[in-house]
Amino acid sequence: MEKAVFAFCLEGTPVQCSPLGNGHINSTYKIVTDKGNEYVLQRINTYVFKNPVGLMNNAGAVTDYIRARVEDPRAALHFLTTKDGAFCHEDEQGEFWRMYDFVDGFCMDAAETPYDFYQSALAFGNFQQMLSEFPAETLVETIPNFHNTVDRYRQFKESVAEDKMGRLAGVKADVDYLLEREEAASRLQNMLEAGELPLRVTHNDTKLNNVLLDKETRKPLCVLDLDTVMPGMSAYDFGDSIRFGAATAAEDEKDLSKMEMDLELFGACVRGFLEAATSLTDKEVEVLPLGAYTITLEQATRFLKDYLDGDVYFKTAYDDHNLVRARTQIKLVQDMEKKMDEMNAIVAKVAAEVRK
Ligand code: GN1
Ligand code: MG
Repeated sequence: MEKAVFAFCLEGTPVQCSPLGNGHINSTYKIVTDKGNEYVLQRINTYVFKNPVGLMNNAGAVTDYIRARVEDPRAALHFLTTKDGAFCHEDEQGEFWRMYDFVDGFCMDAAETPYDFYQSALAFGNFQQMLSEFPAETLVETIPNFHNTVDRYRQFKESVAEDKMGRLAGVKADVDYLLEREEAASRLQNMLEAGELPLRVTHNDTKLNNVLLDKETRKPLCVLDLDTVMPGMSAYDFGDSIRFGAATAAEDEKDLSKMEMDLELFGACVRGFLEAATSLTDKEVEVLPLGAYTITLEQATRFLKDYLDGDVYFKTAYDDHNLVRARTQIKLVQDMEKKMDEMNAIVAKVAAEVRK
């Protein structure tokens, strides 16, 4: 790690390094130098991201693009380059590292108020809006078919058939529940392929804790975790915000009775997203609730697949962590099914107010 730090052009000599954040994929550290400069160092998980150089070129290009158009330099992360002028450093073990300026803010794992959640929706809506003219064809797909739910189901069924760890017998009901919903989960992808929905430059990992907020104003500074910025569907960016942020319990809550989707938070998110992402088509707006539903099903299949595969993708803290996560997602899907009419009505009402 020390060598990685020294590969980048920083000011001062690094004197301190401590773990930072709680992402499921990369490892993150804060670096402080003798001059008081603060940086974030991250090791890119190359099991997940097979093309770290392409990924960092995406992230560098998108953040440079935003920084050139917005006054506040904190509106997008600032990635440092290495002494060789690259956005990432490959060490002797073949590990890839990146570094960016630390910005003093905070992230929330759960919204304390609907206003907080509204703010985060503005941040993700703005991000998409700012990139609405960005040349999407210059971006690499950092994970092919990342939010192609049809393909996620294909992969899920492969893991079910393989049952590598012999865990299938204990999760039959969960597997059946998800398989029964395959047709519904395929609708958005089919609409995309039929040309009914556009492909945009999207963030693709719009969890509330990927928004960095100003400590004083509690307003968003920028969005974090740009590993999956690539062409995608607006409904999924909105949907993943709902899946994580409008949920009444954590992604790994064991007491399923605590897991629901909060309609007030849902409404706050719709408002923020629609106020900021003004270039959405009417069809894109109409399918927002379906986006939330689909991405939650997708996430359930991803967690359950990883459980069946022996926990190789998501970081886990205990044996059946991925199963616990899959079940919270299934509970959320159940609740969304009950509330679908209300979700649709909220979108229609807010859209009528916001989109003039
Ligand atoms: C991962 O990196 P992190 O923890 O923000 C995952 C997301 C999942 C999320 C579930 C590259 O996000 O897709 O929705 O966990 N990122 C990747 O919490 O797979
Ligand atoms: Mg991520």
